[in-house]
Amino acid sequence: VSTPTHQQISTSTDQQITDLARHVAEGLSRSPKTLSSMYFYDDEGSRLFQQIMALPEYYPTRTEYQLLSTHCEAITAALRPTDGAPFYLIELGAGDGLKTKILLRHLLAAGTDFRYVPVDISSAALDGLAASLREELPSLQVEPVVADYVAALQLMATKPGRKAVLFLGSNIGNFLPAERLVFLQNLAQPLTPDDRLLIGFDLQKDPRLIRAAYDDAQGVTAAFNFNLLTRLNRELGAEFDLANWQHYTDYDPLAGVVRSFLVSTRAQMVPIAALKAGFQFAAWEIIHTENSYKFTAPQIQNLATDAGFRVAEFFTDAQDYFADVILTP
Ligand code: AVJ
Repeated sequence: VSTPTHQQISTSTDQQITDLARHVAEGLSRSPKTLSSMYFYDDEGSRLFQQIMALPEYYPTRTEYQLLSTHCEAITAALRPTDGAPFYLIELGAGDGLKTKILLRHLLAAGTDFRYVPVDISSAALDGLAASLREELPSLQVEPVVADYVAALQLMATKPGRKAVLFLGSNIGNFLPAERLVFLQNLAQPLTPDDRLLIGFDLQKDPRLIRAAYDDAQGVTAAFNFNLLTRLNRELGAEFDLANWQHYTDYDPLAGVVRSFLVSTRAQMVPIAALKAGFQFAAWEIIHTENSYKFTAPQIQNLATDAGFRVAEFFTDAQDYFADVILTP
């Protein structure tokens, strides 16, 4: 067990539970019922997501790892200030940092002057990352921060000087199109034309391949989805009986999105103590728990332009499964 070394700039644990309670009260009162995929990532959810990344069906992580390895030289050159000025390398949703370590190793070997600021909502994931970096890259200067994206954007505005921001893994795919644009516009705010942004986008491809990545044979993705209900049981005193729920996911090639659901397999009423309320589910009613958008190159180009960025470089893997794109304000 490693000692926690991170800074916590998000709200207190009590406040977080209140925020979760408010979110659930609102989301389960809607039609269709909806919960944000942000709440997947408690410590257990982050651990399950690490298992997902190693699944044979889940191609994005492996592909982006390959891509970053292949284009490491060009990508680090594009991220680094050309005049050699020191900079902050800020990563949103750093997780276990497996892919980022490729870039970190390369930057250190080149004698680059930078500090790494990994940001994540899971303190366990972040402490694990910090411990592995102390071991593997002892000369790296690291400032881990536990925060959600909103708090991370506020933090960025307080960091003086040059910045390179990493947003890998197609995390951007979780936003709805309108939210995605606002998020990028907010991200552009604290950046100057000397700063860089690297975003990973999962590309549209064979729909069966995409679908399989979210419905693996071992059921790890199902467990990841169910963990949201386990979290509500624990943190809000909800009484979801997992035996009455199914994981269902499908890729819609028209909209370019994988949608994930929890399906109520019977009519049931679920009490939630913290909300002093019960929620009625009809047989086969769904809770929509995640969107994972897949992109085309023109969509990425338009998104960048609409948000006030210019596409400086566009890297893809040999199969065109994934893109890592360097943007500049
Ligand atoms: C972490 C958002 C990139 O959408 O592919 C994986 C999360 N959900 N399997 C994705 C996820 C189900 C993942 N991201």
